[in-house]
Amino acid sequence: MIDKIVIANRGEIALRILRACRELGIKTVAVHSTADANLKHVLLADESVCIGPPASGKSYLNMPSIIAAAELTDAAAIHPGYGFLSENADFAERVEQSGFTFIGPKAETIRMMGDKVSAIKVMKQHGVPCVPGSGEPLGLDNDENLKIAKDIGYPVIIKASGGGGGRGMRVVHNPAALIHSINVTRSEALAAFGNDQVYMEKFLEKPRHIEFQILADHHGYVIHLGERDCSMQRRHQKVIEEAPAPGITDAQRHKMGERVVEACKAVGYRSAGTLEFLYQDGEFYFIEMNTRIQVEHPVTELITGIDLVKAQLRIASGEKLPWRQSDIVLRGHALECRINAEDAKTFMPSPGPVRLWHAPGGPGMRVDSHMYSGYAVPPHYDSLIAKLITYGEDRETAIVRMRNALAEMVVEGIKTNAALHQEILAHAAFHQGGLDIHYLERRLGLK
Ligand code: MV4
Repeated sequence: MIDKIVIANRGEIALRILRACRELGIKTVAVHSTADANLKHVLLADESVCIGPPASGKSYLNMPSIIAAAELTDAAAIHPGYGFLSENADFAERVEQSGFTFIGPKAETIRMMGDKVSAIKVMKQHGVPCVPGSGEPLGLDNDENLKIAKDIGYPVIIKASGGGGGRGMRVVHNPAALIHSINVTRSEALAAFGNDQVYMEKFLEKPRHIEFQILADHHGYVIHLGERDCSMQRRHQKVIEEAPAPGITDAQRHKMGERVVEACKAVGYRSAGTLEFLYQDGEFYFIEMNTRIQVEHPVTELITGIDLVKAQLRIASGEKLPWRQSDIVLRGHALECRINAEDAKTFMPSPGPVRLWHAPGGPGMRVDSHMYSGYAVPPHYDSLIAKLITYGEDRETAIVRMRNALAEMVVEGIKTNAALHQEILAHAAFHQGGLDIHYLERRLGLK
């Protein structure tokens, strides 16, 4: 087993990783910016190293500083968490070239999945259903592009191959708008990602966002842990996630699970990963693969009983997966509400000192948070301050536990979006389940 790791992240996920290390007897090194010296995981870590000023670009994105911290502390591996450098193939490569283990997939896999055209190509080749589309980067021949769009059928969506997560996309409703949209998406993509490749897909108007979790070891074993529904979102920021996805049958799960597992085996995937799908009219369409641990991983942990971060650490240490697919049993239902330091109505960030924090508790309640009374939320980073995760034998039990948890939670000194969650959970449409990705923005627009 790896004996010591650098946690190259901050906030709740850094604390989550530290807790997994404590269970496995792995020593921890926290790296932090000058704004984060009082983060809970920094105070708890075996060692800590300040890696730069508050701006992420000079600290949590500063590759030489992070690798130097690993050298200085004689750590064996680096866990990147989510965001920051977690899906940066160059970082993974530099970590490995410096003699450390990158806790995640191989750099070449991260690079392949970071390029959306190559990710789609490889998934399609190995039997994963994808959105009807160009399948290739668009060329510069306008007539050819008009023909591709005509064959797909309008509306179409133009996406940047270097984008993902909602960045660099444009919907096109008719041929008159196509060429201009391609050109604009292309130049925005070049400016944002240094890559002007774009591709085209059929635009799905009312899909759900459903993603499959997989685990893969270094010995060719791959399993899936079912799916999550992440459709409740605003401006590409997920608000509530749940597992399993309402209405997905065992047969559908089994079929998609088999396909994602075979494809991940074929590409030599390893560590934890997520395949994102759009789901509409009973069909799944692959759109992207995330090569990191995700914010919403706890809902999968609660319905499978598997600790995904511990699994990542064991896999990185070279252990074989201790589970076969038949060992994975989904039981009950889990929900996650992301609590942000922001105004529940305007969504404006609300950093500052937390005067008082009482976490909710009780049966079926998990809180992943780095908050403590007296902690000051810095203005420099994203506003996630806690994840409330509830479990129940069925979805209604998980929902009622979440409503009670939100009512029980006390955060004073800063604003939070708890009232937004309460409003969503009170609505009959949410209780029915299966809402599409535009539901929340539609509802917020009506008010
Ligand atoms: C789409 C789509 C409709 N049709 N692709 C946005 C984030 C990125 N991961 C892919 N996205 C979308 N791709 C086709 N062919 C609609 C979206 C989309 C979306 C997807 C998932 C979650 C939230 C979303 C919000 C707006 C648009």
